[in-house]
Amino acid sequence: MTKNQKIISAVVGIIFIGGIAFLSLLKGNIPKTANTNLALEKKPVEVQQEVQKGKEQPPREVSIKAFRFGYEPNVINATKGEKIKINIENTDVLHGMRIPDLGISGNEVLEFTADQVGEFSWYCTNMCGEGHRAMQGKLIVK
Ligand SMILES: [Cu+2]
Repeated sequence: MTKNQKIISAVVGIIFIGGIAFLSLLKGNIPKTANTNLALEKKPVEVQQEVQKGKEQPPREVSIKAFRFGYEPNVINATKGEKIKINIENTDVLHGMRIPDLGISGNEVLEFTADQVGEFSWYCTNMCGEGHRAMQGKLIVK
């Protein structure tokens, strides 16, 4: 080997090693790029879940007329896990509804989740006259 040939092979060697080092740096960056993409893909899923949660939230609204001395309708059918909002329309005096087995009561609105299967009687909340004790209805959860 001449002196020039040695210099050339040294330069070629440096370029070769430099190239490998450069390529491995690029490789090191690839997973980072992939992670960024994953993070971008995650967001829409989270947003979707929030939208679904939002959709689940509004309860089923049931309107019930309360009068001396009864309710119309006096039976509510529900599915276990269902959220229910009962709007009580007191047509003469203040009645309301209480469901002692579920520990809930209200004069105008009753909002709850029907999380127990069974039949639950409800009664009038406010003393409204002679027939007060006869005022009742039934929530049936299946
Ligand atoms: Cu009453």
